[in-house]
Amino acid sequence: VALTKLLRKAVSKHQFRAHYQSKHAVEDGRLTGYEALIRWQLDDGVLVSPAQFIPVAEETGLIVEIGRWMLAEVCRQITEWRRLGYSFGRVSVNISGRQLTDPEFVTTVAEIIGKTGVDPSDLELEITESWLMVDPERSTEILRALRGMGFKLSIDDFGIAYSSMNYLKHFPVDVIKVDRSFVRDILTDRDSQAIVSAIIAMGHNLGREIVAEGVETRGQLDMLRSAGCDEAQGYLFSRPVPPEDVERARRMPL
Ligand code: G
Ligand code: G
Ligand code: MN
Ligand code: NA
Repeated sequence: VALTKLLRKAVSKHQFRAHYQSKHAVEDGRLTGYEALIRWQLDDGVLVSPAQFIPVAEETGLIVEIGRWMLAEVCRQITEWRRLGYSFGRVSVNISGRQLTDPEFVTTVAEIIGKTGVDPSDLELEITESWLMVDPERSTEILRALRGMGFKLSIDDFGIAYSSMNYLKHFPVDVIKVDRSFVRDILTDRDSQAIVSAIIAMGHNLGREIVAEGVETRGQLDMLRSAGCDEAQGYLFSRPVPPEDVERARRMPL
């Protein structure tokens, strides 16, 4: 309850920031883009983890406003990075299912794009598999509308929500992000390794790109390479960092 009150004020008090975690080609490690991750800093400097406040924001509906802020902030940042001549690939933003089912969502997104002049194909919207599966028919419609606007789309945390293969075929997404629980165990657990290999093979057959999340070791990366995974993200390359750190790195051409 206390958290909800603080959260209500946080948008107007400018307490949110976007941090960015790099994504890389598995083949040669080159930068392919970033995932934007929200951060909330209280007045006293304390950081509240999104793992704590996103669920509360979803329950209270505050995620609609917070998500709108986040998307606008990332678009602002992309415009600035373009102006400065940095190359940064595609930037992905997490969209909660609660935002997606907001009837105003598509309009809101169109407005932000119109105001900032960002090319939608510079952005990727990440939606968790579990949200897509709540109402797959409706999800498919919304995804189709967003994709029609030019956004790249990905299924986040894939593998833990038991989508049927049939839905995977119909969800109009470009990218599948393998949940980091499988990547964590990929060297020690045969089942995890089998699941990751199967997701990669199936995803490629359906024309999707595969991104592995939570890659922490060279060994995991090597295993993913031999399984044919396209991209990887994780502490092996970088933690999520503030935009200043991205800029330091991007002054060098890709
Ligand atoms: O670093 P990490 O602690 O950033 O994120 C924890 C969780 O919060 C992850 O599940 C992540 O997807 C989610 N998350 C981070 N940023 C956002 C955001 O901007 N919107 C939504 N809906 N979820 C986010
Ligand atoms: O749910 P989503 O995939 O959007 O979550 C991203 C979350 O994963 C963030 O909390 C981010 O900080 C975290 N994360 C990113 N890379 C790694 C990693 O290599 N290891 C672990 N344990 N967490 C990671
Ligand atoms: Mn994500
Ligand atoms: Na994820």
